[in-house]
Amino acid sequence: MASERRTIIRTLLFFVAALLSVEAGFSASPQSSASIGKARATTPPNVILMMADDLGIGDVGCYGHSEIPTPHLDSIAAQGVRMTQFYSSAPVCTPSRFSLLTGMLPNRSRDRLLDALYYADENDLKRGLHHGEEILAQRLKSKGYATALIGKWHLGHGKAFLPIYHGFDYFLGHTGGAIDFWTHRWGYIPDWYRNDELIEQKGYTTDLIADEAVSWIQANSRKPFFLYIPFNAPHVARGWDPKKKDPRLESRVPDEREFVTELQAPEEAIAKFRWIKDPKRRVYAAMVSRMDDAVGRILQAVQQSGLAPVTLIAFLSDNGGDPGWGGSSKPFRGGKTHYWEGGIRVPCLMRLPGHIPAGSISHQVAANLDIAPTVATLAGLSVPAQPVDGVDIGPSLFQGRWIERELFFWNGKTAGAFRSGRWKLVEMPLVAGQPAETGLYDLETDALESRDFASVYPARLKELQAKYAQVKQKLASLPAAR
Ligand SMILES: [Ca+2]
Repeated sequence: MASERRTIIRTLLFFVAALLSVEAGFSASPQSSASIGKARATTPPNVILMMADDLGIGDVGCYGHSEIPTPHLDSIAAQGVRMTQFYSSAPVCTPSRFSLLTGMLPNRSRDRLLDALYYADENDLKRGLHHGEEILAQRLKSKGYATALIGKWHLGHGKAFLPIYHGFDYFLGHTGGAIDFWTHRWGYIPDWYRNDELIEQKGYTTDLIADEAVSWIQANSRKPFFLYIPFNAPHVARGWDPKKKDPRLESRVPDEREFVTELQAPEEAIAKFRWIKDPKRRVYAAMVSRMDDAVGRILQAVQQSGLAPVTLIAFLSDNGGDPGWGGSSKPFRGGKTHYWEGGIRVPCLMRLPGHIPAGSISHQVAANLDIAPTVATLAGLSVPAQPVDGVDIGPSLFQGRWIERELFFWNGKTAGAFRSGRWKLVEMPLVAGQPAETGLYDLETDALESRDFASVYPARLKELQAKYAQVKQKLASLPAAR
């Protein structure tokens, strides 16, 4: 009873905050902004941040793609906002996750986390997120939030880098880039943790993540919480044939081909897509569908706990789809690992009743870098001590105000991109294995990046090149950890 009463009081307080916020949409006076901040500070919402792994924008129903039904993801859009120009700061896992949680470009990370950490690489066992690189969980924890990570971490392998040392009260999941969905091992390495202990669980990873998230929500409904749910689906699995010897016993790093690399889903989920001829695509569709079911179960738990009015639900992907493993970023050019739109423009859906108008579509240019500052502001936190590349996009989401953004992407070598307004500079090899070339694309008239305007608008190209080079230079001069 007491917990129900507390939930009702929080709900009422939040509605008051929401009303103040709606009113502020019609009045831009500093006083009303301050009162929103104050109201939000006293009634911080819960935050459930869900993320898919390698889910392209071309495989989400509400983005206009019907092959794989995603009714639960679509429901977030129907009750909130669907963002059409939302980017990941990097087209692969680790740097994308660094940005999401810190609000910083991955180029700022102490260990220069610009590529996916690899569990078999001895050097990568010493690399990851370091103390002093503050993440959203730590910030929210300081504000009294309960925090949990259920799913994939990929910001450092093994015990030294576990999420429980970085502001998460609770962790269930894995640290490596890709695990077997049934054995929960990264290849031959056990990689399924509860807090700091390796555990054995039976079941399909996506289902285990949903089970745990539902229980955690039910057990933590009495105070504000931050629940980060990075699904490992629909990323390809990296398993190991149990009949084969563990290569660590022979002190050797196995060849890529020695792993069991395959898409994995329960048989009954695959059966729903038996009409898809391509076997990879069929299993991939089942993985996406199973993840959508998991999202549905999580949304239901929020609803049944009476928390829906006081909970920000966000769903995004860490990078674009991998066409080599069944994924699609259609209609955009390229996919995972590319700086074409298909690699970095990702699905992003958010729901916050009373703040985000239901069924809205936002063309605001934004990035995963913006999630931490936006959530921090909602929770009433001040600007952090560390540099932040993201911005609070609350005014755009809640009041429809356009925020001018320039977005920078760079892998630290010879590939990257720079977006300024409608224009995008892309530094990418046009043919795999060839040196990178620089092109200029007009996303307003040609979002598919089919025409290079570099020779048509040389002055514009020069302007973007200069800005891109300037940021590169600044980031390259930052001290690295080692
Ligand atoms: Ca990924």
